[in-house]
Amino acid sequence: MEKLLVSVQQAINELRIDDIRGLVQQCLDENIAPVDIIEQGISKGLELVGRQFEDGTYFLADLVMAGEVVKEAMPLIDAQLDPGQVNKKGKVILATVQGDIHEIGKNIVGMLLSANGFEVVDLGVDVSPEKIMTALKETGARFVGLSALLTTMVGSIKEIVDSIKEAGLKDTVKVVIGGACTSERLKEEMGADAYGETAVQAVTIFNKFSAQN
Ligand code: B12
Repeated sequence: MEKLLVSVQQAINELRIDDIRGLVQQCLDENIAPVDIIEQGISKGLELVGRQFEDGTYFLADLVMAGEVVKEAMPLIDAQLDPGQVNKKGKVILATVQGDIHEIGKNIVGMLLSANGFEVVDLGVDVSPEKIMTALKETGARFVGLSALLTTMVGSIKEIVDSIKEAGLKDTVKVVIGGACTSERLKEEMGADAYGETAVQAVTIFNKFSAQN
């Protein structure tokens, strides 16, 4: 099993778009859990790509390609996730923050939340605080999940939290943050309600909030 997951990591790191579907299918055929494929195969592979970008071996075009390689494999995994008790636990507004177009982590979080009984309203990437406020009012959602990977763009998390306070929704709406540049400390600084390091943690956190209401 571990060998196959390492092959998935390598295919992503080496940008082998023609191989990725076959490898992910092999993992599924070997009964490797979709969540393990995501966390130990795909996410680890992208970490390796990120390192190559940092040390100057890879360029922006390679990052774009890595994104495409992952997108190629995701429908296979999505199809395997059990929809659970559909949409019973509440609506989650999900977005990547303004100025940031990274979407892979957000999409994984969305997939796992849907599979665990949440109704996900995915606003996409580069989403302004205004758009989030409009969606909150239109849907009546009580949960917001924000993904942020660019350190320069985290300020908009605070803008969103402040807008929620100004709208008098602070006590009803929970804001959860995640993504490579976020942390428990950032959560405190921005006034968010929780920080999740992984998509699996995102599910645990939203489950907890849903049970409290
Ligand atoms: C692929 C990639 C891209 C692709 C994105 C393709 C796509 N369709 O999404 C493209 C090419 C577009 C890109 C562009 C850029 N990128 Co880029 N990119 C990456 C890379 C290699 C992987 C990101 C990724 O998808 N990771 C895999 C996912 C699964 O991980 P994740 O997002 O962290 O999500 C997991 C958890 O964090 C969590 N999670 C995520 N969201 C949420 C939300 C909630 C609520 C919760 C609870 C949890 C949670 O769950 C997920 C699964 O467990 C990273 C390197 C890295 N190590 O992160 C750099 C990286 C993020 N990029 C970086 C940079 C600098 C850029 C550019 C500025 C480059 C440039 N010079 O133009 C641009 C920015 C464009 C923009 N305006 O956003 C830097 C950011 C540095 C920083 N801290 O600010 C990184 C870290 C690379 C590096 N080491 O320098 N990038």
